[in-house]
Amino acid sequence: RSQQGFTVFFTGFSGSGKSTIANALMVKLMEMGGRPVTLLDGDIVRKNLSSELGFSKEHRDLNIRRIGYVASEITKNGGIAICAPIAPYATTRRAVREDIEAFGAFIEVHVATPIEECERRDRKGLYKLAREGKIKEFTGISDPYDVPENPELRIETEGTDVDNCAHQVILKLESMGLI
Ligand code: GGZ
Repeated sequence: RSQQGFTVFFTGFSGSGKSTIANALMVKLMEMGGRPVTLLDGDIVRKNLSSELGFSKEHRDLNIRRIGYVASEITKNGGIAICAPIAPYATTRRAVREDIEAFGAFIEVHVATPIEECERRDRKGLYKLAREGKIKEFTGISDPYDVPENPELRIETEGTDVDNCAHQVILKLESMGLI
């Protein structure tokens, strides 16, 4: 049944490449035509849907549950949702998976860029601020990240370009009979 809705849920550190890969995946899926594709990117959701939230466990969980709810509605209606938050807690990712699997498929993609590499790149200068203690509860520095144990796909980004990373997701979706 190729008309089933599904959610691709990226998880990984800040600066791991989630947003970039998610955007490239969105373009590829849109080019294929057919179902509408909705991107729920971490910082866009934070601006529009979760602007009052911070980064405590409680607030992160609330943020992820909101993303999961929107993705489940899209999935229910036969669409494609692409989510790209950090989503550091395994139990919360599990809860979102269960919500979505009631309506369609859930594909967890771990963008497995090591924290050392994210910090070395430090595209937005946030790791420096976290090291200086100017940003508290920073994932991977002063806050936890539960490494996904059984994701549908794990992407090692080092030495792999964005197009190749997005293509790995496409191949997984094809092998699952979703596209
Ligand atoms: C982690 C933080 C923090 C803290 C601000 N910890 O690279 P970015 O900037 O654009 O991605 C990060 C984003 C994380 O928001 P999420 O909604 O994805 O997080 S969660 O899933 O845990 O709810 C980073 C920025 O916000 N940022 N403070 N303390 N990332």
